[in-house]
Amino acid sequence: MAAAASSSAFRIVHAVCSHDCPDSCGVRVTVDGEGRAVKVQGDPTHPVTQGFLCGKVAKYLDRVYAPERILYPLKRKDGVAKGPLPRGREHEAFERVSWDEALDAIAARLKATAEEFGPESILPYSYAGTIGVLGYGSMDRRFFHRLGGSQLDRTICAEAGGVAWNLVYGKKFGTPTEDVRLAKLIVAWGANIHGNNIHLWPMIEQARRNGARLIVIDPYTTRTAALADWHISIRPGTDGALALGMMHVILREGLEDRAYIDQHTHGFDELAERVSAYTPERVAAWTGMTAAEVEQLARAYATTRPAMLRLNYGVQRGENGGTAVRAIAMLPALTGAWKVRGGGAQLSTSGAFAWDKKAVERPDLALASPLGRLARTVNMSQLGLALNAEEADTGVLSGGPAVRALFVYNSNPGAVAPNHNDVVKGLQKPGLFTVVHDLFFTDTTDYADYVLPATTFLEHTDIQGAYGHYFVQLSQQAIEPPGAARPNVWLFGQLARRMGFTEACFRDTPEEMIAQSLALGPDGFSSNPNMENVSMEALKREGHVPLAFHREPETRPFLPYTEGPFATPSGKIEFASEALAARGADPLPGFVPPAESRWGKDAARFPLEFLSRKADNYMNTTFAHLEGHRRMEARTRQKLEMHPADAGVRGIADGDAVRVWNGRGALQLTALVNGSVPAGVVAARLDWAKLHPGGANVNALTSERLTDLGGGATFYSTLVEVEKAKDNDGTRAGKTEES
Ligand SMILES: Nc1nc2c(c(=O)[nH]1)N[C@H]1C(S)=C(S)[C@@H](COP(=O)(O)OP(=O)(O)OC[C@H]3O[C@@H](n4cnc5c(=O)[nH]c(N)nc54)[C@H](O)[C@@H]3O)O[C@H]1N2
Ligand SMILES: Nc1nc2c(c(=O)[nH]1)N[C@H]1C(S)=C(S)[C@@H](COP(=O)(O)OP(=O)(O)OC[C@H]3O[C@@H](n4cnc5c(=O)[nH]c(N)nc54)[C@H](O)[C@@H]3O)O[C@H]1N2
Ligand code: SF4
Ligand SMILES: [Mo]
Repeated sequence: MAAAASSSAFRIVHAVCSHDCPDSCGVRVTVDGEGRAVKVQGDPTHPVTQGFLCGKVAKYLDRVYAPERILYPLKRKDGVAKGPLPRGREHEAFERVSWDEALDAIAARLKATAEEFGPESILPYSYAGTIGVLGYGSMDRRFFHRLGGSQLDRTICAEAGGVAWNLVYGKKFGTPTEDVRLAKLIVAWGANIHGNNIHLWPMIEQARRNGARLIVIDPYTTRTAALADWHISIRPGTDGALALGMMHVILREGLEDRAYIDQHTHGFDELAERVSAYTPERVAAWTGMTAAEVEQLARAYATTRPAMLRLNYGVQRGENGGTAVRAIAMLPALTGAWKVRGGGAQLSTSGAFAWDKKAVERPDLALASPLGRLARTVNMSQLGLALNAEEADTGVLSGGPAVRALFVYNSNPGAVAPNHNDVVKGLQKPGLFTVVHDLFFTDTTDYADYVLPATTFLEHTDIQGAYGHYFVQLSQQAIEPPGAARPNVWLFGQLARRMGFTEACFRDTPEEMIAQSLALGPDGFSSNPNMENVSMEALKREGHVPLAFHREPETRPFLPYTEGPFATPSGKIEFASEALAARGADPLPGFVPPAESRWGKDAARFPLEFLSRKADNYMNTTFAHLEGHRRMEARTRQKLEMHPADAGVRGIADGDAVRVWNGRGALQLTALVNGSVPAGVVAARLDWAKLHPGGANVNALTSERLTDLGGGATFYSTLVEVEKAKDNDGTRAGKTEES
């Protein structure tokens, strides 16, 4: 070995994990004298990161330096049909081209498409490959506004819950994560904390050392549920009923906080009348709990202080998930739990980060587009419908042109979008022009005309907030991008020039855009709400800077929703919503079981409720192709978790290959007959479709039906049937593509 570089040749760069995770960890990247990242570590000075990274990002250099990274722009070879390409040999379908050639060709095609079919026939498709402010949505938004491309309604993750929360509170604030350690009761409601939000766990542990109880409400026995004092294995899609039943008990027993209700809320009398019908007995029949358990939960919640709800995203992925989140969100307003530090609730803290979005995204550029207005909006949770819809479809296409060009970045819709078979059919539509900007060949690049190489968060600069804490962080570029990989901002700036867009904003540098997002004033400090203490100097020096209200957490703790007025129409926390009533909707929360559930009409044919959950060791489908991450996920990877009773009546034993199907599709998995799901419920995890034996993943079974609020995807309202696979050799579906 060559002599080790002297330690002075190493430098440490502060970056931020930009994956779609509430924790937004501060990351210290050690870079050697040759400019190579040799180590990533959690920032020990960050109060939420606390010096550690999750298992997936602790192995991040496996991703950064993966031999299969896409390093150059690629163009589909003439005559090679779109469709799944053999894993590891995807590059054979493409030829390497220069950036100039790729950008010129893409610009020419987009221009021609816009002229012939109207610019709205061009659909951007992006989600949260990166949640950095610039990487998530900045130059790309400018580009598509100026072009007149369709707008994308980014509903696939958090919209149902977000809309629900805002109906009640106006803005998304929540209990500070660090304060959870003060709670005496923590309810994790549809929240997989060990899998998806690991930096909350040390806070919960600390609270428990001080006597707190942890209750988990989740049909599935997550690791968090297994470690809880009480795990309520609720039936999928019945949380709304439970919340209403809890309110019933709280009011019946006089456990509400009248002073808080009088001062801060709107619509209490109507709510009280509504919940009178939700007796513990009725609620028990829906949820699978006993009436006594409903009462016990309500009393524990209302009489323990501080009581904290970690209301995460599981609940809102069902058909009635919006209303369910809305009802749950009302609980701390009924009991005044917000008043005590460590109490309250957290769904998302994102509402606290008031970036100057107008400056970053420039929606005004739409006026300069050929449309002269903002373009129509297409719901991303219905990509299959959108791609397959005919010209002037009045549903998903709002009467506009059919989709002729699709520009994918920050997303892998070939795997993550519901109704996979419909999506794939759409991606193969003759004449559709598809560009994908990603770091790896994915389920989606198999359908691309052009594949462009993107960067990891080590390779570009960005600024980031969080949806699980209150720190603004600067993510500094640590290393040079490999090959010709380029960040999103660069790509859309270059394309804009090729399209002939002359506005100066298309030449902004990332540093200028960061300054714009912060609305930096002449004194160097941000003029955004809650950011008056944030400056570039502070960010460079500290890496993370707390939002202004969170600067002195010990002496001036932040207690959300204790001082009105709030950002709702009434200025109060809304139990009843006139805004909903004006739209002809029920102003109060009520419970309607999902159509696709055990109460639905298809339950006779498809009697099992299917949870298409996330993998604990991937990030949606990111990391799913990396050997080391797949090994960590091996126990549940491509398994169908079943209750022994459901397996037994179907003659299925643990380890059997099974076929899972419904009216939309089928997939092959291996039965894992364990105690992780209750009878009547089965579960499997999200993975790349092309890494499954039959080329279909869990989304072959999910539907494009939307949630009751927010137009979100309904991944957790899915009915299926299961049978032992005909060619059952017990290993096929489990051990597949790997050696
Ligand atoms: N390791 C890892 N971390 C991640 C991700 C990942 O894929 N892997 N994804 C990231 C993203 S994009 C997000 S949005 C967050 C989401 O993180 P979470 O908010 O935790 O959301 P989910 O994992 O969708 O669902 C949480 C739990 O809800 C349960 N659940 C399903 N249906 C119901 C129901 O009807 N009622 C109740 N009470 N529970 C139900 C599921 O079994 C699951 O355990 O995690 C982020 N972090
Ligand atoms: N069945 C089922 N389906 C689901 C879910 C579920 O729980 N069950 N979860 C849903 C949820 S909550 C979400 S948020 C969505 C997530 O959907 P996506 O946001 O599409 O998530 P990923 O699968 O992680 O794909 C992100 C892609 O972006 C790429 N990428 C990363 N960084 C960059 C970058 O800087 N630039 C570019 N151009 N690309 C980059 C990654 O390599 C990766 O291929 O999936 C949804 N789909
Ligand atoms: S994925 Fe989440 S927990 Fe893991 S390093 Fe990134 S922000 Fe932290
Ligand atoms: Mo998500």
